[in-house]
Formats: sequence, structure tokens, C-alpha cells
Amino acid sequence: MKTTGMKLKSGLPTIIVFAATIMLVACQGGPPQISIDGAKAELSSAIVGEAMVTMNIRNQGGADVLTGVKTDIPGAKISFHTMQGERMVDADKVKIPAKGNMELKMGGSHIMIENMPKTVMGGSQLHVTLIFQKSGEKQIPLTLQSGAAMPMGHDHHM
Ligand SMILES: [Cu+2]
Repeated sequence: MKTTGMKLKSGLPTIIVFAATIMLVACQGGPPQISIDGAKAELSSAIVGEAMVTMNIRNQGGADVLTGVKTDIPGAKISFHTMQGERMVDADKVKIPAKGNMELKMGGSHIMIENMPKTVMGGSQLHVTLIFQKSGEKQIPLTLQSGAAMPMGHDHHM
């Protein structure tokens, strides 16, 4: 009787670990579940007509890729930037890992709006639309905040 009881007990954790592994593998292959929080648009205090957009992209599902970004500000250029060493370079896409977080932030990958008309200033409303390979488009309403000091790397925009 004692021996049988011990066998049952030791067999149970193994089954749980095995089941959890199967679930994890299944989730990683599934569709992405994207949510966005903390989105912020800040005007550059150094460069006229330029703003940086930062946010936290959470993904509770499978991997996805940000393949594009657009804005409703007429005539403005919007693009992804990433760090290459200490330099800021254009990027065509941003990978969103499965079951992970991708923070678009100063000093890492972020979104840059350039060439904005003079009518756009602190307090202006705008929309930024993220285009995901699998999740489609997500539109984010933003209010421009004025006057953040840009990191040194942004001098190249001049
Ligand atoms: Cu930049």
C-alpha cells in the first residue's frame, strides 16, 4: 500500500510539466494577441516639426511583426527608428516576440514623426496607426506633448 501511494505522488508532477509544455508550444504557434498601453507623442524641443512616439506593445499570443506606421498629420513623414551602435537609423520593421513585450522608447526602437506643419504644436490631436503583419491595423489617438529634450542621436535629423 505504501509503495503504490508513493508512485502515484511522484508521477503527478511529471504529468503536469508535460501538459504545461504542450500548452506553451501550442500558444507560441497561435495568433498574436496585441495590446498597447502608455502611448505618448512628444514634440522635440530642439528640432522644429519633429516628434517622438513611444509606447509599450504587449503580446500574449504568437509572434508578429510591425511592418508599417502611418499618421493623419498632412505632409508629415513617419517611420521606425532603431539604434545601430550609438546611431539612430531607419528601420522597415519591428519584430514583436511571442508572449512578450516590445517597448518603443527613446534609446531603443521608436517611432519618429518628421516634417510636421507649423500648425501642429503641443496639445494638437493626432492619430498614429500601427500596421501589423498578422494583427492588421491598430489606430492610436494621441495628444502631442510639448518640449521633451531629444537624445543626442537625433541631431542627424537636422
Ligand atoms: Cu529617432
